[in-house]
Amino acid sequence: MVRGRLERAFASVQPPPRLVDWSLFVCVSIEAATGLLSFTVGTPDRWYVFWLHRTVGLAIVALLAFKLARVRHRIVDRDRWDSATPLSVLTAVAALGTLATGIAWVVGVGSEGRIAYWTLLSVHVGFGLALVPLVVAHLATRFRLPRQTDFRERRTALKFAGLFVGGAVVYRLQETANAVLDTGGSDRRFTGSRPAEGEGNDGFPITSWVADDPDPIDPDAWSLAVSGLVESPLKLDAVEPDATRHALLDCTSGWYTVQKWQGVRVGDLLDEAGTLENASHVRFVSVTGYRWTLPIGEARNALLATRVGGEALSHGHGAPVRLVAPGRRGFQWVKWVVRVEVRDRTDSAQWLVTLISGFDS
Ligand SMILES: Nc1nc2c(c(=O)[nH]1)N[C@H]1C(S)=C(S)[C@@H](COP(=O)(O)O)O[C@H]1N2
Ligand SMILES: [Mo]
Repeated sequence: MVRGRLERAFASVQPPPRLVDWSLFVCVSIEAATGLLSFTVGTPDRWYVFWLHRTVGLAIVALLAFKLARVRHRIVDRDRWDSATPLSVLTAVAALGTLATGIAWVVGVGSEGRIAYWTLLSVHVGFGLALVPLVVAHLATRFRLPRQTDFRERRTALKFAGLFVGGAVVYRLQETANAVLDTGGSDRRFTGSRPAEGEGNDGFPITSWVADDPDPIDPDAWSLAVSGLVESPLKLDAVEPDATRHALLDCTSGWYTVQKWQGVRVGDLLDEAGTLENASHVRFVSVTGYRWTLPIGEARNALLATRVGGEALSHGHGAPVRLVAPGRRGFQWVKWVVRVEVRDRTDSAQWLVTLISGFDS
């Protein structure tokens, strides 16, 4: 009785199956795009990237529920497996893993929000990256284009509107509930990152990409080159910290810290070297090859820091000198800087270089 009523209620809110599949594909694409894009957002003016990611994510929860309810017999019943079923199951597992870790991260489950070494957010990113090719392959084996009849009903549009409004409302309620229950999900930035409390080197985690792990740098053997589109290239054996900046480092693995950084203004170095007319960008290169490029105006305002929280920068945090780029996400704050290159263009290869940096050494 109850079950029959539930099933009827479910059927009445369920969009046509082909549209569910198609919407899942569109939503997963939006999630991949906004998820990757969110890595470049460091200032609140682009908050909507995160908002969209969360709202569409919650819509996927509903769409996936419809979908799994529809195909469950094909999965549970081993006799109905075909050659494409294992891929479908794998896709479902990746989708559920992505959603579960994403939701757990937002809600603030677990005191540290970590699974072993990784933050839940990093695991979420891992699942998400695995999901994209799986969905594409799954589509290739199962996809049927939506038909015109799928769109004909006005109620279908309403169901979809309901899905997304529902997603936004649930997200808003969750924020309120988090604040009231104080789950640890409430003190985060708009990026979802949580505070690392403490001052100086021990106040925040050391975070490096994959294989970027150089030996400690001997300050006597170290030098900083300022080169490229400059009148007179510089080679500095040491930098004297004469500028201070309180800046927020927000890592894409989900933590942030506000520290007092001391070092030299990049603008001062550039003035000393004298930039040429076509200089428009500045590239910061690590001893490991890891690098990032900023537009010159922004770069001038950045700091090459030797100190944090009143202490000399530790090796793990990038000694002798690391970039402090206010408003940028943590991965752009290059550590162990050895070269400052003035250029006339940005550097699109940097995306790849940061990922593979360290593997070649
Ligand atoms: N050379 C180099 N710089 C790097 C990284 C790296 O792997 N190699 N990791 C980046 C990342 S992902 C972050 S969040 C910050 C972290 O700085 P921290 O280790 O001092 O906390 O450094 C950035 N700078
Ligand atoms: Mo990071």
